[in-house]
Amino acid sequence: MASTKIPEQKVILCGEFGVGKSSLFRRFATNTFVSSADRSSTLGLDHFYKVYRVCGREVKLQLWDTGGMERVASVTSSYYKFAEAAILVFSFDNPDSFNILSQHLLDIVTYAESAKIFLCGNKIDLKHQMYVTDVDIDAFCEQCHNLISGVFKTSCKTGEGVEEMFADIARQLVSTSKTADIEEVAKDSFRLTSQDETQESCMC
Ligand SMILES: Nc1nc2c(ncn2[C@@H]2O[C@H](COP(=O)(O)OP(=O)(O)O)[C@@H](O)[C@H]2O)c(=O)[nH]1
Ligand SMILES: [Mg+2]
Repeated sequence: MASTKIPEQKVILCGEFGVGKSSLFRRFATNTFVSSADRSSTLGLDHFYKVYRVCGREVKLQLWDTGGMERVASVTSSYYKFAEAAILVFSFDNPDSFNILSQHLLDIVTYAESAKIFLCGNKIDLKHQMYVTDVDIDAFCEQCHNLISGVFKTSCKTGEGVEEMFADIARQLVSTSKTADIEEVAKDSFRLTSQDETQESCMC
């Protein structure tokens, strides 16, 4: 029996060291959290995929983590290559990680031209250290001329908002994916063919 290949979508995590990219990756992969004390323990993976079902259609989100390379060097262009989506991560307790987002955004639009870009404010559990406001976020989105396709607030520590974010990204990628377009075209051409056939049979 012919099997249909599930479309794969590369999703990359971008942002400063320490904002929680690897923690988002870990939540995605194993739904666990590692506190700072155990931080040296690593999954040893730089990408991991999960299948999402959106309106009866399956999509494979392949999430990529920088693996900490941003700490020692700039992230290489191959990391960005062929990404369908990029999650720009900052942490609410670190305004510098927010103020530097435009630099990361520039890398994304340079090396991953067709990627949909999402903004993720992480560490919302640190309720008394929220130094980035909704006004700041709105101003940033406006400044980027609506390049941002979605804004999410997450806590890797509690898990709040994390799965919702990935599910929403999967939904947005499916609704705009080339595969969806191709399937629509295929459906349309099938319709045309069957109409033609009907016409032909009428002509007989
Ligand atoms: N309180 C809190 N700490 C977090 C959260 N996410 C990550 N961390 C901690 O922040 C530090 C940096 O996280 P990490 O995922 O390594 O960041 P990365 O450098 O961007 O990959 C670690 O000590 C994590 O335990 C969160 O949502 N809340
Ligand atoms: Mg990391």
